[in-house]
Amino acid sequence: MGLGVAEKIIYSHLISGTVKTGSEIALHIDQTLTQDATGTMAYLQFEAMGIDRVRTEKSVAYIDHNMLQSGFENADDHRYIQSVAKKHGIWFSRPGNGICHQVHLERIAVPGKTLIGSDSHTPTAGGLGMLAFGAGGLDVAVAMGGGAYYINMPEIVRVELTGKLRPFVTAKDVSLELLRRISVKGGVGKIMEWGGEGIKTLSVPERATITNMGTETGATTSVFPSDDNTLEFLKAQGREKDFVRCEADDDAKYSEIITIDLSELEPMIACPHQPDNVVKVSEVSGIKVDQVCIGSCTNSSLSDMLKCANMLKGRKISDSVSMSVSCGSKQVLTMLSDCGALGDILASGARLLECGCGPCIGMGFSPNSGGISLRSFNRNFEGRSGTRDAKVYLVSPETACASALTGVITDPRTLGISSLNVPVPKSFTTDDSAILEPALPEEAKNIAVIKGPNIKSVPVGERLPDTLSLPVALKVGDNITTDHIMPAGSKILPFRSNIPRMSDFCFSVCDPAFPERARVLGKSIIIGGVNYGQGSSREHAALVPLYLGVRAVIAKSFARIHRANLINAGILPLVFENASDYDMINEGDNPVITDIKNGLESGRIMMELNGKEITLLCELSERQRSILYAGGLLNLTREESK
Ligand code: MIC
Ligand code: SF4
Repeated sequence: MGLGVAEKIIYSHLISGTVKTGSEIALHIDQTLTQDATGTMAYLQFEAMGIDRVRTEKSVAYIDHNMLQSGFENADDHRYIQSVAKKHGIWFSRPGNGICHQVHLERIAVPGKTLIGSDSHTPTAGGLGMLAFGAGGLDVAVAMGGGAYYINMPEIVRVELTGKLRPFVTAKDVSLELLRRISVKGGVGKIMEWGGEGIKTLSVPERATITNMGTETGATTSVFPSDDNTLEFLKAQGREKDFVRCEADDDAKYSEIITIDLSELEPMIACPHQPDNVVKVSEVSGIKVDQVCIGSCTNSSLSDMLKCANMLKGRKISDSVSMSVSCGSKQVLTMLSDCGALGDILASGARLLECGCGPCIGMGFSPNSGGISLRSFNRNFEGRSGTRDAKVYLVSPETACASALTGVITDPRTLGISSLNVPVPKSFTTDDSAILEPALPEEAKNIAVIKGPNIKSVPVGERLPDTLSLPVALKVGDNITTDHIMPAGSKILPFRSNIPRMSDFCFSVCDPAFPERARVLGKSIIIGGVNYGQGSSREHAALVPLYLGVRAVIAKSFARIHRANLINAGILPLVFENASDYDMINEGDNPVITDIKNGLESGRIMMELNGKEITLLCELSERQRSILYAGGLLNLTREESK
């Protein structure tokens, strides 16, 4: 039987396990990436493992999230990451060099190989035919040390593209259409493998927009084949030697096929506050816009920027709109500036921000009170922009520019601008001098790792008892994101290396009194709804609750990376067998979870509440059970190395 792209890469990297949907497999990892907001934890954990040098083919530490440096904290973190990287064989991408996913795609990603990154949008590299996963920092630390990456073998869904996009309809609209159809949880437990005649019309940066935003469906990862378009992109980046063809066999089997006819798509828009709240732009056109942002790891490629420049050239944005543009990388910014297109953007009235995540993660450029912000980004969760009552819409760069020009949400096709034909350049301007080489092994021992006072140690879990009799400290609803659990933004991100300080902000979007209540209770549990932990890979959303004494989360269902992070932290992720039991339990209740060891073996655990029994499910692999018994992966690693 033939194989698909994802299966081919999985078989060639399989260390153990059976490639059967749902069973745990261990994969060899060729490359890792970290960014600064999750990187400090990842490297602290890597250091705690006591391994001198990374054992991957290439590991890169990027600085792209915490770039405001409004105090010493971020600068200290950057120095720590730079020094720890140099010592342990990790390449260091300087602040200003660009957003990890964009730079990785341009300069590092290799088709047919595996990558894990401590950022949920790591699947961006799937646009280049790489099998790339977002993971918690500890999983990345383990992979840097040469350890396997464990996942449950996902179902593989084929997304079959036919036809060709019409003018002003873009790869972003394809992502939004998929989200409209399958929702923010439709991809959970699945790999989205893209194929069909239609993919031949999509360049690597366009494909990367799609694999990037596949994360918003909850998918384990998304991947395109490595084909002639991949070769063309790699050649243009001067990396032809990295090209390996990797395409699906004609008789490859998939669990499901979703067909999207590119020729029928229209410009789409995700309305507040979820990326799957998608309608056609024409259905909401005319709404007044206060702010427009172009950039983020979803849409910050050179072609995205050149299309914006073409639309803005010789025109002025509306007086009532404030507009920012952030290029995904130094390469994009340099080329945009060299060809004069940057001047066209600036002349229109837009302002330039540095190459980094910026407004996407609330690091500056927050909207005005109650403001309407149109963004070419991938997430529009409540409060994420830094303005609690802002309303964020997600659109293509083209729709964003059209709306910036008119001051209201505008379908770009209605402006009468001639179609934008911006092919991938034959040759990109390359300069890797901002990716610093690690020290040679013989020099490494003389390198001191620099730790500022904001860098505190990582909290460590406790061995799992057989009974947990704990109060409910918080009950939340469906689709709680990691941005609810552990918000980001310019006021909180500087404390990513300081869990005690971060804990003051835990769940502040839902209930600012939670941290204090949890502290008073000592140990507690949290109740959640469907898709608990959606969104980012930040393990802070597990480590901070751990620090505040949370021992279990009981939800209707969990998002994949967050569930893995809870287990790694030693927090029990339990699921209601009957979703309606969620209604029986409230904040302040005192349930008793009994016979945990046997329950974890059978996958069914009993909880007693006010004389009633509630069944909870917890399907775990043997490895995950050992992690939970030990009180987290760090403890287990220490026990095993004794
Ligand atoms: C995000 O887009 O939410 C982030 C910020 O990039 C996170 C990582 C983090 O929280 O540091 C992600 O996507 O994993
Ligand atoms: Fe950065 Fe935003 Fe991409 Fe996250 S989604 S990596 S914050 S640009």
